Amino acid sequence: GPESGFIEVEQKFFFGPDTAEKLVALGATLEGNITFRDQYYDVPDFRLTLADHWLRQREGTGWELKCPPQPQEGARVPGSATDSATKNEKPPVGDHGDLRQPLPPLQPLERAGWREPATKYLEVTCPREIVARVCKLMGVDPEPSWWENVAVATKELGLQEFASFVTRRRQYRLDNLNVVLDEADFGYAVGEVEAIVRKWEEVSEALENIQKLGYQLGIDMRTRFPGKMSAYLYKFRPAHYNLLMQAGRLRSAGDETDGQGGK
Ligand code: V4E
Repeated sequence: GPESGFIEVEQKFFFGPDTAEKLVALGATLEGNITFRDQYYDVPDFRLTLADHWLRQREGTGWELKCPPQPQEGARVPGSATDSATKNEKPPVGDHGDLRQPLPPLQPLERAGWREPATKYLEVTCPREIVARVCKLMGVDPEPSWWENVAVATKELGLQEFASFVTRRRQYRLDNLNVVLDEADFGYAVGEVEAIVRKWEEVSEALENIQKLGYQLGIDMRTRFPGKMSAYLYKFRPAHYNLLMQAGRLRSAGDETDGQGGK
């Protein structure tokens, strides 16, 4: 993809009613303010989501499948505990010196509260590709009428909607940070700040920038906060939530957040 060789450093956070205002006061520019409904689908035995495949229809965007990259799809830096933090890099070849540099020790990242980097996902939007991947997981041969029509395939495969919610999303840019404020219609709001860097040596600086922004906004940027899906399933689909937690596919949305950094 276009982001080959880039490293995403990101942190979710809880925000308050004054956070948007404070961001603007700090010089952030509003780059998007959109509202959309997401509908997520799975089979009754939750085979797709247990395999970390998230099929959704997003209003205004269409069908998308978020899934882990296959090894040949390149999202790993070999031999590193931090390899899941990377997105779409190609294996180091030719002259691309950046990825050949020795990786920094994990210790500083741990101290910075970035103990376990976020898993990155492919976002597949090509209908054929979506149908192929879903059918493979289901162990079914796709019918010709399914190839260009995810809706038909979804119906005939017996997939059912398991989550549907509306998100109001505001996107800000502040220096090298992208900040997203999401408010879901089921009473959950979560922000995400993201820095994209080119080299491993730049990760700790990005983390410092993220922590600094948290300080300026008066916001906790160290706790690992659950995403919208965790919160949704915890509230509305506890059986599905519990299965996914057992499979390690979700961040805890209960009273305790897991994976605390720092200390
Ligand atoms: C992949 C995934 C889910 C699907 C929803 O993805 P998410 O990025 O949480 O939603 P959203 O609306 O912000 O999507 P965007 O607009 O950015 O495409 S629900 C749970 N997962 C798994 C998962 C995971 N295990 N860990 C992390 C850090 N994220 C997601």
